[in-house]
Amino acid sequence: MRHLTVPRPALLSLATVAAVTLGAGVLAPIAQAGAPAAPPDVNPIVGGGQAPEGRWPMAVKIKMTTSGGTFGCGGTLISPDTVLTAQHCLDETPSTMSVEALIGKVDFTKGESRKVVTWKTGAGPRKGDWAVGKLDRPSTITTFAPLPADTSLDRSPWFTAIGWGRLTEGGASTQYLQQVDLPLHTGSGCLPYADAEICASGNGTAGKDTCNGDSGGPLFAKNTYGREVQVGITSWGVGCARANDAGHYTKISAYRSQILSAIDAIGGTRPGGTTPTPTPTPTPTPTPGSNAVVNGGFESGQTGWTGTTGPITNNAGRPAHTGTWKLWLGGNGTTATEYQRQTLTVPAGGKLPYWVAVDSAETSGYTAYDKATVTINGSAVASYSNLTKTSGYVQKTIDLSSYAGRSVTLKITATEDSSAQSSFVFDDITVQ
Ligand SMILES: [Ca+2]
Ligand SMILES: [Ca+2]
Repeated sequence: MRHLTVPRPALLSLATVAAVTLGAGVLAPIAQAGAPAAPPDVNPIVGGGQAPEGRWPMAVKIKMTTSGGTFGCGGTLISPDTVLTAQHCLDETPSTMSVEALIGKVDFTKGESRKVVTWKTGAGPRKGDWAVGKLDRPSTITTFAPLPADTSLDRSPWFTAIGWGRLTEGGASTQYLQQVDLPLHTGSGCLPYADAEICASGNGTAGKDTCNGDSGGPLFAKNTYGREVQVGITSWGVGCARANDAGHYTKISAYRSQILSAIDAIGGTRPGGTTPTPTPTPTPTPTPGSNAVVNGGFESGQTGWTGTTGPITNNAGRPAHTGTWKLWLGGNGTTATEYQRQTLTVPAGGKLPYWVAVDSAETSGYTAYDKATVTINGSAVASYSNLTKTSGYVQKTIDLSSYAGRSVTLKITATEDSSAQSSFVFDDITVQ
């Protein structure tokens, strides 16, 4: 496995065929007796680079402590209280292994710490190398790795893998998250496992791969909207970054229903489920019948709204504030303008409360590359950008008293530049 955790019997059996598990590479010696010497390689993850802070908020470093020591794997946050990793990382029981999740930071030692209190796994490498773990309390992070709805991305030409694993075969792992783009493997070596695995790289060129300690981490593919979907889980490989040996990744689409059932079994939240609010926020006193916005929670899809195709969505890539549907503007990472609008009559109360969450892969501290505005009759009443990221949903209330009794058009628009996504997610929009 791309990831050798503890040299356990199951892993040693793989070692006999010179396979190296990539899983927990922090302290574990790689059981690769008889394996040929690794080619020299000085590049990170192998062959990638350090990830920008904030690029992968759903990245999770998994630390497993057993009587044999502490070992590391990768993983992802797939809902507020559930992480996804590899079976061979969590192949002991909670009674013999304690597991910590460090979430969301390039330097994993600065990540948000949670205890993984219970977990459930698939059958293991080559036949279900997946595991889901339940956190002791929900993360405050609200960007999750979306799981694929179908098999359409399994043979993408390019993937992106991330991890804190070894920078070279047999080398040291890293404290800082690495990312690498990997091509689909084009050889026949993966055919025996094609039902269970996606294979990447190893197309005759050495140098780019995942490696020990990356196990359990994600393999992403971009969908047609440019959004990254987690199609794989780093599982195993023969050595790392060798010219003709692919990296093997658990094919999530093949195990999706098992994974969802396992999440239910451990009491976790399924991807796309309701997000608990990290800190209790007083709910505005409902005033039945007074909300002038039709379908302000978006649970009825496009009903009441007019605009560009796509932003009103139940895509699990971003949580809703309530329910599963929300207005997700942006998130493309390519040049785009998206909007939705609705004409309504402002009641006497003259208030526009709504919930908004802003996240961005932009790292600039001073340039607003991607922007969103809320307008009333074309006048901006609120503006957001990659400079105004939020930690999850925040509530904002706009004073519309000067429009009381009038018919107005409420419009929310977002524009993105050509790279680095920003997402502006709105939900529970009311005019009272
Ligand atoms: Ca909603
Ligand atoms: Ca951008």
